[in-house]
Amino acid sequence: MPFTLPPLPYAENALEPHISARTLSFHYGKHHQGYVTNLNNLIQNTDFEGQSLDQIILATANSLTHGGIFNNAAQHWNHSFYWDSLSPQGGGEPTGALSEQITKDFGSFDAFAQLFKQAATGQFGSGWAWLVMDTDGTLKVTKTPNADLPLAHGQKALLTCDVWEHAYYLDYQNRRPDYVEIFLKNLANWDFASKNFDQR
Ligand code: MN3
Repeated sequence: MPFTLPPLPYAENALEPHISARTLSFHYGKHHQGYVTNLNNLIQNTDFEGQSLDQIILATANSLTHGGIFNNAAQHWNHSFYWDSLSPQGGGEPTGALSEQITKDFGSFDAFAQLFKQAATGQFGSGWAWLVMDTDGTLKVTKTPNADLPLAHGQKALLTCDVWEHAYYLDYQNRRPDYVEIFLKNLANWDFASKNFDQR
């Protein structure tokens, strides 16, 4: 099988009390695994077999005939990126070059955080909130519905928050704003975002 579930970068209970082991167990072991399994089944004996995940995503984005492949490939990409966007030692603010760029493009970290909260809570239904580097090199906060992702728009993802209900419902029920607040305060992995920024 070409695609496999990447190892979680921490134990399933490492994000408690902010995200429970029960949530991570379902989210990683059932939801993410489901996207990987579906993707492998859908690309079997097609031209996509043997292509990289990024190649498959770019080839199927906006496709009328390969929507299922795009959705499962993109969700595999998104979730792999989301696990790294979380850290037991997360939260706070970035430092160094990323911190300077955030101040330059948003005015302040607090202004960025407000935009990120608005994007994450304002995404109607399922989707993702992102910090991205846009095609012109500036940082932007975006939101994408369902499986859609920055890669399909020529943008480089730096950090993401999954706002599908399965990401928070067991712990926060309908209180998505509380989950997003905790994501920024306690979980956001700025070392990972900085690493992505430095690779620009
Ligand atoms: Mn999810």
